[in-house]
Amino acid sequence: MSKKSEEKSFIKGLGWCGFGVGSNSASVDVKDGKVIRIRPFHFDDEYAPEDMKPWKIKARGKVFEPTMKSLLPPFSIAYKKRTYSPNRIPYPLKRVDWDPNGERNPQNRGKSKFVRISWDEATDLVASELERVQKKYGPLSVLAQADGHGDTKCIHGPHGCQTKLLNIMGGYTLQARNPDSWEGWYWGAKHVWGQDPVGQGNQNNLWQDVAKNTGMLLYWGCDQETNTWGWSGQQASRLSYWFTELGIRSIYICPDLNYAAAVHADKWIPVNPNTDAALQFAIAYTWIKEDIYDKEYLATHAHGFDEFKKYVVGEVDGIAKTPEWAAPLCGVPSRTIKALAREWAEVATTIVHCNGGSFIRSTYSSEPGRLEICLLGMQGLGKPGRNQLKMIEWGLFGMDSQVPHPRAEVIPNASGAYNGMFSDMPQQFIPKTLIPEAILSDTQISWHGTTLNSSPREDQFIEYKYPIDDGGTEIHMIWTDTPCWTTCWNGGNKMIEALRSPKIEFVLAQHPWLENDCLFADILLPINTKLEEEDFSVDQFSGQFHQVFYEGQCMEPLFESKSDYEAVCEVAKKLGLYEEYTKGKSVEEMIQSGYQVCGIADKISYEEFRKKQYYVVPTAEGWEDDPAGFEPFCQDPESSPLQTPTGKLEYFSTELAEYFPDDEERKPVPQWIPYGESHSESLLHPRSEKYPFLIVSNHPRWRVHANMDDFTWLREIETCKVRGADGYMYEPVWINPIDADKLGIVNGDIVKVLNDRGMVLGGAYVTERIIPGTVYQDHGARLDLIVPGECDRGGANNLIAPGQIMSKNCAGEVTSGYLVDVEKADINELKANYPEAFARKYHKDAGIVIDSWIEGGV
Ligand SMILES: Nc1nc2c(c(=O)[nH]1)N[C@H]1C(S)=C(S)[C@@H](COP(=O)(O)OP(=O)(O)OC[C@H]3O[C@@H](n4cnc5c(=O)[nH]c(N)nc54)[C@H](O)[C@@H]3O)O[C@H]1N2
Ligand SMILES: Nc1nc2c(c(=O)[nH]1)N[C@H]1C(S)=C(S)[C@@H](COP(=O)(O)OP(=O)(O)OC[C@H]3O[C@@H](n4cnc5c(=O)[nH]c(N)nc54)[C@H](O)[C@@H]3O)O[C@H]1N2
Ligand SMILES: [Mo]
Repeated sequence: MSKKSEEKSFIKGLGWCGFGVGSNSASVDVKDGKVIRIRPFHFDDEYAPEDMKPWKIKARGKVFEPTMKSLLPPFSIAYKKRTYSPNRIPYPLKRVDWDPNGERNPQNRGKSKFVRISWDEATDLVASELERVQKKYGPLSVLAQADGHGDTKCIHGPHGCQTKLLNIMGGYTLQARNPDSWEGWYWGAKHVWGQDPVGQGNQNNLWQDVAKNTGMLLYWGCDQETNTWGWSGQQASRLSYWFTELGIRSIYICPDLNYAAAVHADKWIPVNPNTDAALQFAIAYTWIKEDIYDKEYLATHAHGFDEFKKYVVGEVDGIAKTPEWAAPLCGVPSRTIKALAREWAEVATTIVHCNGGSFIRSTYSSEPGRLEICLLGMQGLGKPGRNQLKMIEWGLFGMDSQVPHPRAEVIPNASGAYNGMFSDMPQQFIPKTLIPEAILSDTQISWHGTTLNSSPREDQFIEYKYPIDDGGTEIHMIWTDTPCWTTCWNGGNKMIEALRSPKIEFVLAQHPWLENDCLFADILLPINTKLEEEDFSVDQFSGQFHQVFYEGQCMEPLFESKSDYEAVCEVAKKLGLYEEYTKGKSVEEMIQSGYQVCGIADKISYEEFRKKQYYVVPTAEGWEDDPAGFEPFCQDPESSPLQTPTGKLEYFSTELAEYFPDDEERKPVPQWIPYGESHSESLLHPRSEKYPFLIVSNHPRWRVHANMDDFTWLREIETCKVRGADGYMYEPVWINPIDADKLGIVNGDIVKVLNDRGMVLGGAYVTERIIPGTVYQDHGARLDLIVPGECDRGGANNLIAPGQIMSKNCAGEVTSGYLVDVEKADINELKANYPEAFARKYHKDAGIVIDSWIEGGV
């Protein structure tokens, strides 16, 4: 008689920051070995609310406090669709025409199919290739792409497991992750207000400060209804409603009426993409001209304000940065600029961001990044209600914010690394933004800074090279566990060229899903999702409670998949390095170490932790009295100086003047730079005659970057995918009716988005939620290549983003706010020209499926 099926429930910290940090707690219900549902978790299941000491913010007669259940984003609730995705790599695969003993056919990467092999064969091949390449060229010839967001796994990955093995084997070359989220803050704002190690401002106790003191919130390139879904859950949504209830005005400055603006905005001020600097200068000009800025504050808190003022009023270049000057550049009428400037000077104003919006990742982003700090300083940064508030990553990296409201009693610190936070930097590295150039170049390349966001400001002045002078070597093998470069970074088509270079003899990818850069691999190892593994994780971002979880294994791994860690273990075995790699530790022992290092060992015994499966960190006493944001600096800049060389807000950067005196693209004083030596991506540049639109490429509302583009439940939503006349689900391209009319485009049409770097297709979403002259398509769509390196059906617009770094001395990415043209596509013509690509099998909802890539199908 069969056993009666029983439901079991597990706790998982679901989120996408990776490395076991940043998750939101979920209950996972399992029946007969299958995950049947994922639902919010109730904090008070095992703990009495009194023990958790929930925080409470009281302001203007109202109260804000955490809910007793987790505020899961839709991605978490739907996550079983990712585990059971039809695109899972089922077993190890080898590219059909890659023969390590004969022809390697690098030119066919992205074109040729794969064939099934066993784990034994795959790991034999990997081990012998590793040994061969290292022997022939030296250990540094292996590039590890080991950063990236992803499943919040801790012990099992999701990234970097291979680096430990490569270290044992003598070293490797690291793909150093550029500051991505924070380019403009990192390369710009840091030179005004210090703020090491990460990009943005001090967040301590700001929720309370805003609730009590702020009159106006400027959501400047901020969509907290979308961007918190990837990281923190729904707390920001509640908070935004509460701020409105308190009578605080909410102004949204962005080219698109984004999802938060649509529900929270008292006013939407549309701005042309990446022209914020013009608007910012005009605000500064209005304040100076009308004498409505905080001169007393600047006298004691600023360095070099006079130099800045000279530039603003036109004493340097003869151009006064008036609202009338700015209006045609940024698209905001001069009267609106003046009204905004005056209101800002009158009421306590805080600027709100998630991470800054995509103008912080565009050409010359250092300028709007640092201008924002200049503006905040002119109205007394750190005075009550005047700060910069973040809506995500609350408590990230032990910034003194921990959580903006309650200071946690203990700071969980999961074991494992975070991208951009390497503790043992290898000898040779290449900034992620420069990988294609490094591979394609025949000569040594150089840049400034390690580009890791954990590096201090001074590191930006150091010159680095690839290959290094002393014992350097070019890379000849790539081992990636983050195969989405092409749809996530700058100049993806150039990366495709690099991936097909004959210099690269072997590409190894380990990944759960067959997509994006996996198509360019020679060997693919199948990886599982966190529901299939036993692990440990920490929630630091939800803005509810800090939590530590023991995560039970919900189900058996699907097909032949293994975790990232186990996959590397299999390779280590073949190399005879298994014991050394695992240090003889079992997963159980590693979970125990995680418990030990995360700071809860004196709060709860290991046995109890395992029994309850989670620990909620109680809110610390006295958090309400902690100073808010820049309050200490504001009150006494001498005893609480900034981390800049002068300890003050540097309107004139002393170090940029010293180290880069000739850099026209990042001068000591912020500038308006529409185009320059490095870039021509501006409507003011003649190139715009051919490519008359600016494209905005936000973080995807219905994905987290490259993750989850095949969630069938979400793809039904009209802003998630547009079903074309051919039945294919295209990535939406928002276009204003005025532009659509001119181009003869109607809602639902298949359109081409193109420039001199290539073309991607999309589905027209005709809407007034985007300004004329600008089109918007989210980033991270799955590649569905028509011609590798040229055109793509999936809508992965990073393929046509500029390949160059942000500016001469800033090795950041440019992934939004660049020139494109838009045309209505003739699908019959495309089908006739590219029969193979258009004949690929696709799931009616989940998009392109892997059957088309595996010889004989799955
Ligand atoms: N156009 C445009 N581009 C941008 C930006 C933008 O604003 N606009 N923003 C930039 C920013 S801020 C960021 S952070 C980056 C994000 O870029 P990434 O961090 O590179 O992107 P992700 O898709 O989150 O994750 C990387 C890869 O890890 C995989 N992965 C997930 N879980 C696991 C796992 O457990 N094991 C393995 N082996 N792999 C796993 C994912 O499927 C994906 O292929 O994009 C940048 N690119
Ligand atoms: N759903 C979801 N959530 C995520 C992520 C995800 O991929 N998906 N990624 C996570 C990561 S790694 C990060 S770094 C954060 C990113 O957080 P952010 O940097 O805040 O997010 P973005 O989507 O780049 O941009 C936010 C808003 O900026 C506006 N904007 C775009 N261009 C411009 C411009 O030129 N000027 C102005 N003023 N506004 C502009 C748009 O309205 C857009 O909605 O989100 C995190 N959360
Ligand atoms: Mo990011």
